[in-house]
Amino acid sequence: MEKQLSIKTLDQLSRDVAVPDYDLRKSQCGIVHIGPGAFHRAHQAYYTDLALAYGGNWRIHGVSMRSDTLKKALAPQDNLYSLAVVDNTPSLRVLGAIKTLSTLSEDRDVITAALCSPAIKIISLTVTEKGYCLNNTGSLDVENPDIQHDLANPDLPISAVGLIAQALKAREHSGDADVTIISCDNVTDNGKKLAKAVIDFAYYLSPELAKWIQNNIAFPCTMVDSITPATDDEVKSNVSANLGLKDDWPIQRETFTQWVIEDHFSGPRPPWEKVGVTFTKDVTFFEKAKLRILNGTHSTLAYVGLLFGKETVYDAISTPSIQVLISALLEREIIPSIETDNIETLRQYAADIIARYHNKHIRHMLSQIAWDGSQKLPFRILDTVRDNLHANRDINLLCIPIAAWCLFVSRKAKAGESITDPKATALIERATRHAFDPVAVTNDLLNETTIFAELSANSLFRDHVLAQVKTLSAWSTQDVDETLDPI
Ligand code: CS2
Repeated sequence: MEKQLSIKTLDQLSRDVAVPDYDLRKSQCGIVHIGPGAFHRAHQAYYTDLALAYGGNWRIHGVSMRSDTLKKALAPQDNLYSLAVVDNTPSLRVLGAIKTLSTLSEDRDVITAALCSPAIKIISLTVTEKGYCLNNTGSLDVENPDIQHDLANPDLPISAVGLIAQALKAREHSGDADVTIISCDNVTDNGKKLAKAVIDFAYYLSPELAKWIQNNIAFPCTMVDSITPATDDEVKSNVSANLGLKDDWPIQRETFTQWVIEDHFSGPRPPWEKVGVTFTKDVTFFEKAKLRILNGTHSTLAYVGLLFGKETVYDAISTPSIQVLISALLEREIIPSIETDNIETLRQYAADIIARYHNKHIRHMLSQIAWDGSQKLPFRILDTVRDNLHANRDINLLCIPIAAWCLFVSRKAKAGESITDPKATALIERATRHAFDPVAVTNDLLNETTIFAELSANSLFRDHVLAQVKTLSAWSTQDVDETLDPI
């Protein structure tokens, strides 16, 4: 049988593969990361792997909230895995930053002990938008079943918010405030939102705990960026072939990677600044630019592209009329929504992002980006709509991704297919009760105030979305490929 990647076999790797530059047998954990999915493994774990070369016990204890698949796959590999950079200049590197992997359902005691351990100085997380359990007024969503469970059973939490609150309660008792909580999700003001969720939750447990957290624990905001499609079988077999050893769960990403962190810590941290991480007083600009320009156009490509039979980001952006749409959306409605004194830099930033979409070595599935639309669209598109309405700017093109999302939900419901979204049941039900008529379904979906909030009652917004639904419904796949000027 082919030999597998592990600490023991590291010396048998192909020569051009980079390996950890620190002692894997000695260095200990200083970080607990909740949600060690592909993005974390390609991004924060990569930076931490590089920073470990400067010393310090900064390895990561990864905590999966539900699934034990990653833990099982990486156990025979001593949690080592490869990062394949897939671009014009490909490269391969084995990362060792993750020392331990645990799953909440199997290892609760180990996880609780780690979160409360004085050795752990950073608790970070990538739990996606829905993991923050906030409602559309920005407060903890006490209707959320996981939050209800955790408030009733604060010693047996099943949500990330409940888990962090439990750890901070123990730290309040032991007087150990030497820890920073870092959100790494694509959420506006991610640190502030996480703090709000945890402090609201803590308040239900005890107002003193809420106050202690507020006064002692830092929740810096961050901007994270690197396109990291899910690992498929092709990636697995290519990586294993290039490695010379079997790797059961490598990850892939593009060359570009960026991490900007608000310089606000309540304890020590790895020397991330030595390995390309930017520390700044205020990440608002970086965060807004990235969420609106990259994630906003990504979601537009996903819903418009899927509507017209495209599979990947590359397929969609290579379609002339879709490319025209994206450029116009950026230039007319997204870029003007971001305050800057250097518009040319922002335009260049957007052009660089479009160039990244043209990476033909990466198959980034639109269906993956289309997940969780109810959670993503508010940060990616609706906040921009709000700012434009407020400033009397156009919202016409911004209504295209919203219209395309309504048609996506409607078509999925008609085909009897499910969608990956925490609100899937309610959305499919809204589509079904109007017999999938695009205009009627859209009108009903726009009533979903948990997504659209006050925009549900905004007739200008509604009229634009409905008009775009009619336009999109009239297009054919051939139009998009050949003749259409969508704007
Ligand atoms: C994507 C992001 O899946 C998605 O919704 O838009 O994950 C995107 O690839 C990253 O934010 C890039 O940094």
